Amino acid sequence: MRAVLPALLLPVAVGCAPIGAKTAPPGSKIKDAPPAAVVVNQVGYFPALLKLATVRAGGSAPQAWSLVDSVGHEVQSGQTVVAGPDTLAGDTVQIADFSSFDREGHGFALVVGSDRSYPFDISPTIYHKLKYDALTFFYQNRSGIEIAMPYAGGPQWARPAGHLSDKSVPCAAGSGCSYRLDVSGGWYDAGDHGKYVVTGGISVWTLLNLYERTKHLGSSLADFADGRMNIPEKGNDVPDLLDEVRWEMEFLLKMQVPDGDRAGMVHHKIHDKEWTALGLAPHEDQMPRFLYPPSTAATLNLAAVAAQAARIWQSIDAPFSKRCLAAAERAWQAAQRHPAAFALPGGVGGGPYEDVKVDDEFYWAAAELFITTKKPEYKQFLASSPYYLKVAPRLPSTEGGDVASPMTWQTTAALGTISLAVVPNALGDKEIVTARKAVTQAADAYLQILQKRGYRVPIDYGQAGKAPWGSNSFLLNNLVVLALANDFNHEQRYLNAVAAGMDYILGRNPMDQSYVTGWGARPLRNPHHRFWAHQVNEKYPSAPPGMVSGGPNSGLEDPYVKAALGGCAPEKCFADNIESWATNEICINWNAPLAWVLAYLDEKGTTPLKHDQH
Ligand code: 9MR
Repeated sequence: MRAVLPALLLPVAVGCAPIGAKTAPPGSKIKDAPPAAVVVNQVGYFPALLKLATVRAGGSAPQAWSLVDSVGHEVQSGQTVVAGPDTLAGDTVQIADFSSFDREGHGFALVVGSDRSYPFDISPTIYHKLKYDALTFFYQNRSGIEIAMPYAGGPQWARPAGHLSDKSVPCAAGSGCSYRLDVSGGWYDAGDHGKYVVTGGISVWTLLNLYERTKHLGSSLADFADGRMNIPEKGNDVPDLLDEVRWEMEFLLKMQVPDGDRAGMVHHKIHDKEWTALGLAPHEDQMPRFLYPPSTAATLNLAAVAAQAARIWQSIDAPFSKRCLAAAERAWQAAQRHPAAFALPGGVGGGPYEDVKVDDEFYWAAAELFITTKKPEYKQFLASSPYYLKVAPRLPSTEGGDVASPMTWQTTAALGTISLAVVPNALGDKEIVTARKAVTQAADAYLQILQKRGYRVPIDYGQAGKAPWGSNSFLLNNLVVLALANDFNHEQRYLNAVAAGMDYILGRNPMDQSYVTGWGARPLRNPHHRFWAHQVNEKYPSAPPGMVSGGPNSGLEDPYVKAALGGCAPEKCFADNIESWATNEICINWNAPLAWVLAYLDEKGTTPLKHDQH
């Protein structure tokens, strides 16, 4: 029965929080209301999936909760489950599970005693627009092309082409070469203007895997067809998602060493000589830029994604497909000749993206090359690799210890096994079943973690308990694995865990923070970015909607959080401030899994199932 809530239960301090899930554009002048004690996914929930709110309250007694609609009518009620202390979050929590409520609507809130959550929707289409916002990250960060209306999404984000001088970039001193290369185009990595092959590689892989997964296992490929994304290439008869990825792929191909004894290897990165200041549009950057030495890791990244691209473009653009395959095989052979050309830590003006262990990159590249070519030499290589058909559920953390996550720019073996599990290939049915089991086992590990975490989120940070740099992206990659486990097993507990993980990204977290710009009552506003630098200089715009922050990072490497956040619980080591490059940057290899997971959930949200045990 519907009951009107007593006035006492109505919001106490929602301040100037906007009503409705979608908020005003990001901007530093806007003051958000404080975090609530009841935290929810501020964008929304699916009618047919798990719906959890986390109540940040001590005490061992369950409490009554009320789900209220936009006019304060109670539409459902229940008792919380006491979940206890969550040390990674630094909160003692209870859980309100309102999954059985399956009616659609706007402006719901979850009320416990005198505490009230920020508003959220319940609808199968909560992520339909957001998934395109997440994908627009890549157009917005294109180098070497004017960012123009209507594709920019608003005139404030339009800007002249950046770094046209990348058409002729010299080798850095001491890098063992003396030529110049045209390495124009591609996507900027992050808040800086560097372009790095290893983040380019995993980002291209993730977006192409989104395409391949949707094609072979999904039902929403039409959402990425020509004309569906707001990019200049719409109308060219090629799926827009592929057009966007090709912008980066063309750049990666240009990073290959043309001739000489390192021919076929790939330069690790190109970036500014020194770090530039915030408040700088790409076309304003006057800093000299250099090519840094080729590395085995970068070479194998190109081998992997060019092989992946070759099979996808085969029926779309045969000459491009051929060019990609030739580059991939050339890179593979060059990596065999130079298996220990390591990118090392250190340097200025750009990220190091160091990697001194590349057997995982070898495995990944062999997997993509085998799927595309069926050649026995790649199959043999795969079969003798320690990573063969495995997905390790944990990887080393940048902050010490390990993190429950399968893949990063530095640890890439899982990418190979996932491709073998997703894309039809000549390995044999038994082997493909084994690959799928490996994905499922990793997903099972994340399900177990979700059950143990008070917040019900599928990630932990091992013995050391330290959130790594870009922790949100580690969680998003776990959601990719959970989503694939759902594809392979059709068990809704996996799908529910994907939804629960996305809840964390969009507000059901210890900061009551939507980590995505433009979405949620407390959206991300001030990511670290040289052009979206409104917070330091009003001449520049704030970030467009759909950009995910790297999020909590126990390392506190930047001076801003070092001064502000000493002693923080891992998932509270975060500041939504442009100065915090260690907790609040944006990055291509973070928005790529965001787009992947949103696209997945959007597909599933429109084919509703019943919720089950979680
Ligand atoms: O994401 C990278 C993280 O894994 C590393 O620990 C960190 C320090 O080397 O660098 C991160 O990458 C940054 C890169 O170095 C420069 N461009 C911005 C990237 C995101 O913060």
